[in-house]
Amino acid sequence: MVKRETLLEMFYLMVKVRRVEERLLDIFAQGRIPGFIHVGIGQEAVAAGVCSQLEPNDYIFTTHRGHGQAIAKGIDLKRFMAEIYGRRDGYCKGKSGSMHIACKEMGVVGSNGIVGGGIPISLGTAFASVWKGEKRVTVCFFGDGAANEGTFHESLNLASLWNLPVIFCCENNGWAQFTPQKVYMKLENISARAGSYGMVGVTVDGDDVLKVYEEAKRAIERARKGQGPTLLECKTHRWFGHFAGDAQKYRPAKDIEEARGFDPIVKFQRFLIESKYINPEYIKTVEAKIKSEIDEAVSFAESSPVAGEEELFNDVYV
Ligand SMILES: Cc1ncc(C[n+]2csc(CCOP(=O)(O)OP(=O)(O)O)c2C)c(N)n1
Ligand SMILES: [Mg+2]
Repeated sequence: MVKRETLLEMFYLMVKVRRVEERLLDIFAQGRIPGFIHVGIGQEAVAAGVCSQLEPNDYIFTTHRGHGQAIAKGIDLKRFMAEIYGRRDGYCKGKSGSMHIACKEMGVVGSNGIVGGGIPISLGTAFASVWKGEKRVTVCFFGDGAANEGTFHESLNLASLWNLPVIFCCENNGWAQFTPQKVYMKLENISARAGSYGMVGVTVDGDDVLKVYEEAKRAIERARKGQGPTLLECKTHRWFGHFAGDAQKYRPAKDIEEARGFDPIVKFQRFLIESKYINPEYIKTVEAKIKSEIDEAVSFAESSPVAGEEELFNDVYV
């Protein structure tokens, strides 16, 4: 049985991630933020179900579609927004933008624009935890497309061999950029690949936060007890295009419409209301709180200056 406060926390996180990304799409369309953004609208249950049960000092690795996981891990929304705006008060002084946000204090080691690029690096924090005798776990998020990269295979093999405390969380939205899964992979369940590396592999309905929570809990416990890694595949749906502004001309309209039918927030909200955990009034309060948090974060970001030239060579490797 999941505690009431955990259920409410997951609901809050899912709504927060959705509303932040909706706002980002809006701001991006107005040309107020530089670079590219990729939203994970429709996929919020994965971030909330996994990150809501991590400790602040556990590590996560994310991808180009990584806003949700970082928010669910607990990063500060103001500094997150300032980063996306490319401003000095952002987590990386505006040098990373949306796609490479890192926040050391909250264990967000980094998002990564290189598909599959975070997977081998996640073995590093997992190995460090074992080496130092710490109980910290690492969760590495990546997409279905990344599961076809060589890094995925090499990393899963080594993590299993070394029994590392890492959860490989494959957020399978069925698309790698403009290509559907069945065009580039014969397998239906990516979790089937776990067996060939001698690790546990599970596939869950990634639009059902309770199912994600349950399987992630098992995987996290296994990792903390030193019982090795898990490949946790969460099947979910990408509502929007690959990047903000992508008109999805390659995708049948029916597919987009169907994706929206799997709305993880609607599903969870229905459960919470029917089980009498919340009522419509509660939802209004949550929405209002989130709106004011986002308004505040946007004002903070917009009033933060752009870092000066003196910052150009700081925090970079030479
Ligand atoms: C090594 C590498 N190859 C190709 C690309 C171009 N690219 C960017 S995102 C993407 C698809 C990734 O699909 P998936 O892993 O399923 O993540 P999703 O976008 O669905 O979240 C590709 C091919 C890249 N960034 N890096
Ligand atoms: Mg994908």
